[in-house]
Amino acid sequence: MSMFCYQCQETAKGTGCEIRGVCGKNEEVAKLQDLLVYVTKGISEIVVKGKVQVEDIREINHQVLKSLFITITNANFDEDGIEKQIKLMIDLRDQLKKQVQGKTFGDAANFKVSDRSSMLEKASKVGVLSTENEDIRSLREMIIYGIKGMAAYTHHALNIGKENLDIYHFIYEGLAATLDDSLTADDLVALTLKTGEFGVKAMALLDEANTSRYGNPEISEVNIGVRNKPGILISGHDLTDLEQLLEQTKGTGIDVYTHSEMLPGNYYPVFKKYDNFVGNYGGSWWAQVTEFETFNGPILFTTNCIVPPRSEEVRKRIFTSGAAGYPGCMHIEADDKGYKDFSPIIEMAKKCEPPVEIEKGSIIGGFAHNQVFELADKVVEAVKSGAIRKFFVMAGCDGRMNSREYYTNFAKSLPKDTVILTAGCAKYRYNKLDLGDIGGIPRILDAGQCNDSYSLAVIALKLQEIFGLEDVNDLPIAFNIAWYEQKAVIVLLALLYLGFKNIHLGPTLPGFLSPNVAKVLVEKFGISGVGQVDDDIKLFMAE
Ligand code: SF4
Ligand code: SF3
Repeated sequence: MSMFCYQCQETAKGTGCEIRGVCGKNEEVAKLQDLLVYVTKGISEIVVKGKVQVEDIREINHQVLKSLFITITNANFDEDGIEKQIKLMIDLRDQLKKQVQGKTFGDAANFKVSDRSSMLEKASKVGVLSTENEDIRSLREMIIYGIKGMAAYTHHALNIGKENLDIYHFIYEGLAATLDDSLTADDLVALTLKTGEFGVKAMALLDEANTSRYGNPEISEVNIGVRNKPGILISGHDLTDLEQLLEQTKGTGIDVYTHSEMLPGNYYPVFKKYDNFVGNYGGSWWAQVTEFETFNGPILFTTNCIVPPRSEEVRKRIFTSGAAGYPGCMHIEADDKGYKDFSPIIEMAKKCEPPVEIEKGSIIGGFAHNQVFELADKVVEAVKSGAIRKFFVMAGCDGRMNSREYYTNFAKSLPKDTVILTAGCAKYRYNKLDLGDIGGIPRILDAGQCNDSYSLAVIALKLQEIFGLEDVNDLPIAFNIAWYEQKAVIVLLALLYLGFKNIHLGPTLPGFLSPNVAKVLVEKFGISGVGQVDDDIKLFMAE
């Protein structure tokens, strides 16, 4: 076995990628990512044992977020960039260690590597399988994946200038715990729930950051056709990159289109003032293999999900920023004030053909908590009158597997008196269907990006309050969540922490759940998988 990774839903055979990632990650990238995670664990051990105050190590806090984000599925495939980040983290680790006197630390806080080959050798000994007991391994990894998702959301908030030091504190506590052999499975189950608690804080922080800077998302009709000018396509989740790109393209004659998880950028009032902001191009992340060919212009990846481009022509048009990276693609770094110079992208766009139209029309979104609260009277009335019988939270991720057709068929087959609440790229499986409305309330309410699943939880908790229910699970809300990468893991853990039960997770249960850990999730939280659409709908409607 040359590598081992089972962090995402598409992991080989549902158990683990061992030769090459289904995502395209090669052995070297996989190992370097393992080592990068390992050094963040070492730093965490020093912070926890050395009782270091997180407010005193700002640079380390920020680099830990970035390092974890780099290791999220489809974010970064760039060996050289990851090697550079490992070296930086080892330097920061060693400086930190010097400040802590009289403590001894384990290998993660002490190991040394000199070059790429020593890094790869070290990585082979510290990856996922270095934990022998499969239940402890399963719990440790679930915590790490949740923390990766949390780090991604915290990193976005940080780019807007918002931080919550408690989150850093927890990240160190959680990562250090994954090195601690004295912890039992019960201790780690408790820590998994605590990860969910901090996931809620991270999503709340990002929600606050986004809405305070860009306004509350509002109901918006987003154009999915094209204009006849050259365009730049912006993908991923980072709204500060969208903001800077729109500012820098203003008046240049270059249009800007969102892609995949950047679609909700169209829902924020602040971005509507740019007349070169045209709308959204294409579907969810995996469709990029054909859509980037027809887009014709440059593409900026601000985060995941990158699919390795299949032609040199497309690769030349891809740029990355932040935690994203791909070998041979230009990476645009922020300066020390956070400014990113996107002029190479704009210059390239000027020489490109306009995008080819692949669809026409528009889609509607922007139903985050503030907007839904404005409609609260209407929604409550519809529930009371029986016009809305049930809400289905179908947030999460999309993926390549054909089995995800399940979600399209599920949405199509739902009774007409039900409403879908969604967030994340999972929406692309059904957001272009015409499901109509219930008394003016569209049957698909898209809150935004995957982190905006927080909005859906806030909406549910508000409804619980309005209806005076003791238990949020007494609401007519069912959860049929699609997962793919580690941000979905933190969303799930956050929902569990908030008390939501009987969540269905698909299209398959995570490969990183050992049979015993899966059993705990089933018994304690009623987690289950998905089956056949018709059977599932009957089950959900009866629940
Ligand atoms: Fe495999 Fe997913 Fe890991 Fe990629 S991220 S190597 S597809 S488990
Ligand atoms: Fe999608 Fe990659 Fe997860 Fe943010 S873009 S939800 S998969």
